[in-house]
Amino acid sequence: MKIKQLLAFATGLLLAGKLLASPAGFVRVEDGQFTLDGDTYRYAGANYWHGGYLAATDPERLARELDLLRDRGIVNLRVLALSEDSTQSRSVSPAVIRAPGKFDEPLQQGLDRLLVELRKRDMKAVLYLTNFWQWSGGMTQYLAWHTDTEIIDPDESGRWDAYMDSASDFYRCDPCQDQYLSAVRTLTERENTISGLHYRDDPTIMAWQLANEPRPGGATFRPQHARDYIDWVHDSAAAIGAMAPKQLVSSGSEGVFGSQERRSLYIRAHDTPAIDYLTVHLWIKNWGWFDIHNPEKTFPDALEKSRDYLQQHIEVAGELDKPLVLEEFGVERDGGSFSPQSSTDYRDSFLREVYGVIEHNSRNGGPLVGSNIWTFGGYGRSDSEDYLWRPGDDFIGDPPQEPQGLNSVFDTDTETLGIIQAHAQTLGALGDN
Ligand code: IFL
Repeated sequence: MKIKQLLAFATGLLLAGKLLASPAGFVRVEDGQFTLDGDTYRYAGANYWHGGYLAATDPERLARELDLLRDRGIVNLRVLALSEDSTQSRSVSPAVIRAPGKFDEPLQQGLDRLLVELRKRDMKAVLYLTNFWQWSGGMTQYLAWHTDTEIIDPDESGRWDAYMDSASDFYRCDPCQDQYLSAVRTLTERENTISGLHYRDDPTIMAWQLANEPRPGGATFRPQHARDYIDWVHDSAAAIGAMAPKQLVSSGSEGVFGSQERRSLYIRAHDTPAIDYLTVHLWIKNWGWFDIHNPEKTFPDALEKSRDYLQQHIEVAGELDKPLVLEEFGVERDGGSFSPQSSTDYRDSFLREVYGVIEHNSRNGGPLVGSNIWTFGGYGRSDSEDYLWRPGDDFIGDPPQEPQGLNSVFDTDTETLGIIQAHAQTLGALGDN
């Protein structure tokens, strides 16, 4: 079926499907809150983009890490489900999609295993389905497969703005959309080789997410490109919702910052019944609010901006009557060190602050009810002198385009893990609204 037909069909099916689908064990959205089997569902989670990769390559480490996470009350993981094989210099290899229509079965079986191990521990996953960024192939790789668009390698060229503009051509590329939706369909229909469950029937999957940090383009606002982006969010969310009506759908957006700093654009993109809940990311270093080399001066202001940013998204979620998840936030280790032995005082203070906002909001029945810290490195370690990731190295949560150890929380970060655990316990004690 071609994309336009599929989308028309999907939009019709979506609402009917969602209305019929309410089986046990699936996270649902009711009255602007998540529920799970009749109870309010709130969570402390983590990013674990490499969960499927780890399951495929080191299942023993995976099991130990999931035990550790579960012990600390971290019960929701945000995981990359589809990567695309790319020649970009800092892209992960191998990739789940080797070429159009060709999947890497061992990596897919890794995802099967991850889901089974999560289910054993009563944990949930949010699966994202491509990437706006280059580190897993992503939208630019779809363009490389189907168009003559110049492929910009931002890590080689430093041309980040041009990269973002060109990546957004994905929303205007029909053959890219056909392949993307067909890959998603393959995944939703996949029969787990261990559990025998089809992915679309697996309650371990809380949500499908369109992409990691999809943006409308680079810094320059172009009205038509904004409309293309909004249409893409609406149409692909509807199509995916129809493929997997028992599970939720979210966008993966960073929020207003990733919407060319336009609140109205963020609202319009998410103002559709096809999007079940809102996402927001918070990056105080990347957005120039915090400098780890000048922390005393920049940290207080970064905290204030963070509170304002979260408040802004809480208001939008209230307007749209949808739950809100802070699904990426993190800070470097003190002094900008990548060593697991170094201290994390600023990171820990930041977490306490952010968790305080979530607890306050949840306690008062507000929409901000879940979070996923970026990122969990567990028992992995980098032994590369330049901290660059190379195929075969441990996965430690930091993606291949960033220094390994930048934002990872290791098993030895007991203070940080204790803060997350205390937060999970506070949420757990809140009870139903
Ligand atoms: O690692 C980055 C990741 O690509 C992302 N957002 C920001 C992270 C930290 O820079 O999705």
